[in-house]
Parts: sequence; C-alpha cells; structure tokens
Amino acid sequence: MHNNIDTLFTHLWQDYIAITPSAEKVHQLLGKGDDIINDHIALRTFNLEKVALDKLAAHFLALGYEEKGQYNFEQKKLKAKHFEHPDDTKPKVFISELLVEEFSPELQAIVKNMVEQVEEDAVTADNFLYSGTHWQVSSEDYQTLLAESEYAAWMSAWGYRANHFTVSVNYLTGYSELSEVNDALKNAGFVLNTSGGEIKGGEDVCLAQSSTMADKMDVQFSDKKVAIPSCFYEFAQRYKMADGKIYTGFVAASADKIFESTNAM
Ligand code: OOG
Ligand code: NI
Repeated sequence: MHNNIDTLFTHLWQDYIAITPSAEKVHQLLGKGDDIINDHIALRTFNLEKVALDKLAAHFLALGYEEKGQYNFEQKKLKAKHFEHPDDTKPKVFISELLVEEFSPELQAIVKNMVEQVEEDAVTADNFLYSGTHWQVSSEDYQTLLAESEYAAWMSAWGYRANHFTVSVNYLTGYSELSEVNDALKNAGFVLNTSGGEIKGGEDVCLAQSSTMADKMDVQFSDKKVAIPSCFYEFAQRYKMADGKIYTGFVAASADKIFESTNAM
C-alpha cells in the first residue's frame, strides 16, 4: 500500500496516459497550462474474493479515504462504491466489481482462470492499482467475454488501472458550464459518449457528466495483437443540494451510461 496519496495518483496518472494519448491533449485544451483538478477516478474489478472491490478499496482506506455511497447496476450485473477523502481537494474514487456468478459458465471459467493467476501478495503491493493484467488471455477469450459483458472483456485486456480520470468543471477557469466544455471538445475533434445523451444527469440530480469515447490501443493477447478501446476522459459539474452543500455522490442512472465509454465505436 502507498503511504502518500499524491504519489499514488501520480502513478495512476502516468499509467493512464500511457494508454490514453488523448488525455494529455484534453489537458492542454481545457487547462491551457493551468492545473486541472480531478473530480474522481474509477477502477474496475471482479467480485471474486482475492481481488474483490474491498481489496482495491483497502488501498484508499489506508490513506484516509472513507466509504460514502453504494450503487447497483442490475442490467450490467455490477456493484459499486464510492470513497471520499476528508481533504476535498483529493479526487473521489469510484470502484465497481462485476458479479461474476450471474454470468454463463463460460464467462465464469475464463474470469476464474484469470484471477487464479493473480499472486495473493500482488493485491496488497504498492503498485497493485496500476499493475495492469496478471494473466494471459487469448483474443478468442476476449471475444467470448465481450459477447456477454463489455466490462469483463475490458478487464481481461487492461486489468488494474484507472479506467478514467475526470476533469472537475467546477474548478476549470474559462468554462462555467459542462455544455461549453463539450463544445470545445467536439470542436477539437474529440468524440463524446452519446449513450443516454451527451450530458448525463444535470442540476436536478446535482451532477452533470459527460465523457469521451475511449482511445483505441493495441493489446498483445496470447495469440495476437488487436486494437481495442483503452481508457476515456470524463467531465463532471457538481451542483449544490437544497442544504447549500455541494453534492459529492454519484448518480447510478448516469454511471450506467458512463460505463459504455469503453464500448467499441
Ligand atoms: C465507471 C463508470 C461510472 C461515473 O462517474 O459515474 C463513473 C467505469 O466506467 O468504470 O465513472
Ligand atoms: Ni466517472
């Protein structure tokens, strides 16, 4: 486990931009050289004991993060929790896990085989959250997973790493609304996720979100190299609740669509 939050996020960011070349371009476009404040990052895993959500969460709890919210995604067969640090300038963390037992025996067999290859010690090691895959899968296995769960297929190819970072629109200078950010992104040629509309949520649920579609990168499977979706960038604008405090949670109906940012276009 890391003992320093900023070091952990620096490693997560370096790993993320290595497979998400558009992320640095987004920073240049929106940040114009200024620092970008990240609202949150997201991580994915399977609900198998060795690598379950709580194992990933332990890395953040050790750094002072606290569990704040729980979410269910019935159709996608996922559960998620979000974590916040008392220092609200630290990014929030959204961790989801796939409910493996709800899938076909074929999917379960491939996923269990992957997770068996993860060393017990690797899960508590400093670098676990940006350690990528710990297994070998064939491009055929990838396709088998993809037919049932895009999430499972993504995990098989990319493993443990930040699935996205999220620009906090509230802290951007030069933009006051998410729609303006989206316009700037589209004008610069970025492709946005339109599932559920370009903007998911809004002031009524105290959180408006949009995201790019994931970059495509080559993955070396056990048999061959294939170009597949890697990671994306998200944009979030938060609003005040009736009590005047800014909303810090997530919105399941919106998150459900954000997951689709790693779908193939
Ligand atoms: C997480 C999708 C949900 C959000 O902000 O609602 C999410 C994922 O794609 O792993 O990030
Ligand atoms: Ni997100």
